[in-house]
Amino acid sequence: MENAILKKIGYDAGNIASDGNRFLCANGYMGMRGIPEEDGSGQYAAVTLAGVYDRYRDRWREPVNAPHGLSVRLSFDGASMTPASAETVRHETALDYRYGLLSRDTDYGPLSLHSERFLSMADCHLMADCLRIRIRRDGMLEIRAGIPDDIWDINGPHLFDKQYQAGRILCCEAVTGEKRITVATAQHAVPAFAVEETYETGKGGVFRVWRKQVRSGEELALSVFAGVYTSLDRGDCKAAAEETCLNAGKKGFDACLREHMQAWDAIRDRSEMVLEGDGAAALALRASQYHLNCIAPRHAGSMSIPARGLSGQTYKGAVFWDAEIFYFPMFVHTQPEIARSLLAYRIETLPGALKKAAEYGFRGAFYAWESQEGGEEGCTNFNVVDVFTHRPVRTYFRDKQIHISADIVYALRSYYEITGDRSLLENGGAEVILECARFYLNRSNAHLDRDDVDYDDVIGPDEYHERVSNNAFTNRMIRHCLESALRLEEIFTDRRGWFEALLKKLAYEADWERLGTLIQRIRGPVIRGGVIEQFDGYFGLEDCSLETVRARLCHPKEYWGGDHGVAGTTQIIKQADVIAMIALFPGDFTDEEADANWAYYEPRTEHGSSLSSCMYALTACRTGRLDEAWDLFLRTASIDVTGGGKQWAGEIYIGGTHPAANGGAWMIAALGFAGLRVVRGEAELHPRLPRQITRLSFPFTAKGKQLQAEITHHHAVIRPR
Ligand code: IFM
Repeated sequence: MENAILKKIGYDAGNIASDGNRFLCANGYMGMRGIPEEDGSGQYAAVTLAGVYDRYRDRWREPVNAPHGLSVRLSFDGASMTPASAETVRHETALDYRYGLLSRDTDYGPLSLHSERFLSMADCHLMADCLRIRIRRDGMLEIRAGIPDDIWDINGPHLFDKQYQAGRILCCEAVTGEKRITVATAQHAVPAFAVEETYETGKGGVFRVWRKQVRSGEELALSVFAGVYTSLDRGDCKAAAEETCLNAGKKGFDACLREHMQAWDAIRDRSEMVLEGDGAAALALRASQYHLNCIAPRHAGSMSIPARGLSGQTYKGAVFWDAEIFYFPMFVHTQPEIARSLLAYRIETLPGALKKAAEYGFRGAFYAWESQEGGEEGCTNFNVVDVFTHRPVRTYFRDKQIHISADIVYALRSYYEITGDRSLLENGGAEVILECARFYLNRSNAHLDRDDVDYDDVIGPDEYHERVSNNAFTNRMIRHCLESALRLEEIFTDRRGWFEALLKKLAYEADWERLGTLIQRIRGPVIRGGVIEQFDGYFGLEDCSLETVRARLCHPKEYWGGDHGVAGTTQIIKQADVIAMIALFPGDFTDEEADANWAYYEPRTEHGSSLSSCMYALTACRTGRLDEAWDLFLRTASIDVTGGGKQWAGEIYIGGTHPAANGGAWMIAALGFAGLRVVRGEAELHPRLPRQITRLSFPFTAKGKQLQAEITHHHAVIRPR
């Protein structure tokens, strides 16, 4: 199929970190960076586990990387054959986005290696690899397949007391330092050649080794299967990992691959967009969908997705507002059970949010800005390291980015409006909304001399301006949160007794009375010539160009925000802020107002976050700036094709895949270009198709109905599937 495969010719040692992201394989339970089997921690090999975290000493808490179960290393006549060290004649990598199938071809001269591997969508604990070695010269070949000891960690190590087992099934069992979670990786190999298998266990890991005198023209095939379990999945995780790879070995690589492909077919049947008219855009859109679909937690009823997916430990593997505002729309419209899992995670972590609010002296729920398991706050007080002094910089994301709780409420309410499913609200969702609203009741700043209420000392989506007052986005989100709390009464008119009992249980009666008044009193933004002021005093900041600010940088990795950042005293912003508000509340603004704000803020936006362009694109679609929308769409959708996006915030590495941009690409195509709106379960299209697209087609669901949207420049229809 056209536009389904990402290819790269050559082994690019200088870009190995970015290639590991671009060629990622994942299945929601774990992610494996897309680098050759021979590579190790020096090339950032990693198998990142979803939802398993550990802290080593006083370093940042981050997700745990499991030992690598698909490691295969070759040597020929004593010379090691790895793309990183040997002179390769040719090396090619290809990722088939339809099936998350990663293949590579390496010509080492005396031999060539072809492999195909995948992380199973049919059994999330399984990964499999099929290798073919072609011999071009007589000589002594050694194949070592095993579980090496070297694990790439940013803030590790995380695995201790490693126990290795050699034999037909290799195994590495280890425990994490902080919570003593056992992680077991088992490996089984099925060679299609008859050579004695020997084993080596030692400091470097556990390996099976075959040594064979080979002749030119010979071909050797080998399948390798690995099973991964942790004690969070099952008490006997070692036995489960062994069983997984043993059963896969019995079934064979082709049968496992078939099951995996069927699972992907089912996923794509529910979510795949088809874009015609521009090949590069079609590939980028497919890439976005692959990257978001492959990290969705299908194995868990209550789990969310970290900001860098399963591509490694960047951003501490934490869940940000990215989940509710950027990934949620694709899932709720295509696979609502995943949207439900993202929100169930927030319901489950409500105790963490209550605790965080209490730590700051407030009642209600203040969710973690960087949420780890149990809702624990991963964001530190010093989240950036200064490139000049090498000292940690005090940042206020954790304390002041209070819009996070309202973002969660925004998604909870959309889930109900789009799916018509009230059960999430009945099972903890209503409580989350009420507790978030309570937090904003407490966090507001009332005045003796005025009626209106401020939200002082906050940070909006534009993180370069810290500790500002009345960020327009934040205030609007808070209003929506309070309105959503009041709306619960209407949603539960037929369950009045239940709802009143809930208010009673939460001791909410007095707070309930205050909600309506606060909604009326929240300060609205200052508007000048139709342009909304991002926060109090923003218009008074230096109004200079992006180029001027960029020219003031003294170091390429310098952080633009905070007390001393180059952007702080200017109107240059990091990412969509007022424009994000307009995109989330389109009904509040006329097209003219939306356009005036777009025209003002776009040139002042660095787009330093991959979350930015999609919000601008959505508004550009609405106001008919279709060429601009198209460029922003390409920028958003192609980020994990090109390996783009910022890699550094000060001295902190922030590279990885970009699920928020992946979700953003879906939003631009479905909500922007097709103009999909689901209002009380009824779907409508208001297309704004850029001239570059000749046809756009995609499946979606609305109140349980399976539908298909078809848009060309001549017609736009929704039909049942
Ligand atoms: O959530 C974002 C934030 O808005 C900007 N910095 C990166 C975070 C994770 O993607």
